[in-house]
Amino acid sequence: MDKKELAAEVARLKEEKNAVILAHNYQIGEVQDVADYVGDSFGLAQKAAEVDAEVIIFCGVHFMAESAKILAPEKKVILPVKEAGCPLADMADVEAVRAKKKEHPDAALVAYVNTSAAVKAEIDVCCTSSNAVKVVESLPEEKIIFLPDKNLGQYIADQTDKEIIIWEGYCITHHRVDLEELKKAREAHPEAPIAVHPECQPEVVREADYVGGTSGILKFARETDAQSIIIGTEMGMLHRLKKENPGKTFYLLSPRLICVNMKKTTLEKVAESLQNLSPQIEVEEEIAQKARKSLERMLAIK
Ligand code: CIZ
Repeated sequence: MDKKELAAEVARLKEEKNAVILAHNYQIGEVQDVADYVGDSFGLAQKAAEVDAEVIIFCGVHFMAESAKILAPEKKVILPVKEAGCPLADMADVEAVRAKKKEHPDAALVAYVNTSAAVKAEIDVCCTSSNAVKVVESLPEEKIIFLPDKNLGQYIADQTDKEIIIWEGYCITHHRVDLEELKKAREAHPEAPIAVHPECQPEVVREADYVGGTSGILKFARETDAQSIIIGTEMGMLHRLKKENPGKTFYLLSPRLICVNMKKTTLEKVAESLQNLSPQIEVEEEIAQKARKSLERMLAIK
């Protein structure tokens, strides 16, 4: 089957199985193009809860599909590639989180959504890259343990007077980008503002013109008068940015901004997972209940 036939087969199977396809902004173009919704992990988890379908094909990585299952427990949530994980999420486990909590009993625990359901069950509230500062500011505690991304943690610490105890994790994709690359990109395209993800290293973040998660970067690209923009986040974003802004030019800040886990999902895998309705994501009920509270508490913060 060629790609066009495969996309048609995906559309047919979707109908037959009463499924919707949700794809993360970092997925490959051909997967984004067959999706019903493309967005960030939190937007997609909200969509999962809202949509009227029995089956969710979640094209992203494991923790994202888990969040979707937690917010939409009655639906079948399928992650087309079981091995699509998140090394950042794996950098915080339950034992270490409990130990940190014991060390700082007066601190609130805030976790980036890039964590397992089991870790979400241990914390006070979740956040995304776009609402992290707001979530921290909304808490009564003056001391915050932030996990698992140290770069996002430092970004928060730079924006708040609260004491932030920063976990030692990082996104292996965004952490690779260095200041030299940023300087070179600026020299090559002096007219283009630089928009980066807060998972990049602090020296990169501090030199950027805009800092935000994928939904923030999409908004910035849409609203800026600049006709060319340098993008400092995973390369999958270029597909959507170009599609939604046909008149603008986008440059990737570094060729190393590629997440191998996000690239595991192909159109063939999407078709296969729809056909077999597997691999399914399950979250143990007790963990799901506690993790749901952390996600819902974030949602309630205006
Ligand atoms: O939460 C997400 O979707 C991630 C991993 C990045 C972002 O900023 O959207």
